[in-house]
Amino acid sequence: LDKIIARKKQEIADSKSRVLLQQLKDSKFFNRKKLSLKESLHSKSGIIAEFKRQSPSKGIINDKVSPLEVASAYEKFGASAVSVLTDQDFFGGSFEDILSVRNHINIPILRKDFMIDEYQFYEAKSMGADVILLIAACVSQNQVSEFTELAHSLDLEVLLEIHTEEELQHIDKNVDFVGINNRNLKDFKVDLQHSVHLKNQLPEKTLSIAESGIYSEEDFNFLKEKGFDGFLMGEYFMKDEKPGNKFAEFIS
Ligand code: IGP
Repeated sequence: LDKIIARKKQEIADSKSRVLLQQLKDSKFFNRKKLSLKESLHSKSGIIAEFKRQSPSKGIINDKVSPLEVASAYEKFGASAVSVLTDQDFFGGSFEDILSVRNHINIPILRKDFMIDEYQFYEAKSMGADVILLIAACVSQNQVSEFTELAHSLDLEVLLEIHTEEELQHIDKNVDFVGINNRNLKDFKVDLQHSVHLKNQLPEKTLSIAESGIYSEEDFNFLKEKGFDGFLMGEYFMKDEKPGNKFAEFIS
């Protein structure tokens, strides 16, 4: 994670020198009204289905399919939202991945990246995202509230990801959803019981999302029974030749 953040800082500095804030503000999606995940979470499957080509823990997962074909299928078969990784160096994603689907789907898009600088929020808006991810392990408590305020001022919803008991302190009352990562970002171990334990300590009425490592119907049903409102799933679908079909099969 430290390595990713160090690299990310460099990437942001590069982007800032190439693309001025004003150019982001002038982009065609900047004043677009968001599609709300709060609204689609309970009206659809509750699944936030992810487009992910590769990851540091798994290497290449699928580099044969396009974001558009996958996102369209996710939408067609009932995903509440699509999550798209935009980190290039570690996840093989790009801004283009979101831009290429934005005009073609009508469900919320989560920009999945490591958000550590205000500039990235303007980027997210300019590429047509509706929701952004904040990772408690990457930001201070103060940043959680500042970034949440900024996101809301740009009409973006905020998913705050936590993984440890200490990170419960990072929860700001204004975040829209709290995601509990079943996977430890340091050693990549998945522990669903640990997530349920954390979920039980969330403030009342928090919308909760179970993230990562959901690899079977059993996992999904278990987490659903424990009261999670949403489920972020990537690899299980993406490792199939046709992620959209895998999603359709899972949902039925
Ligand atoms: C999806 P999985 O195990 O279903 O592919 O996980 C998603 O939760 C995962 O990609 C993720 C992630 C992150 C990636 C969760 N939090 C933070 C990068 C950064």
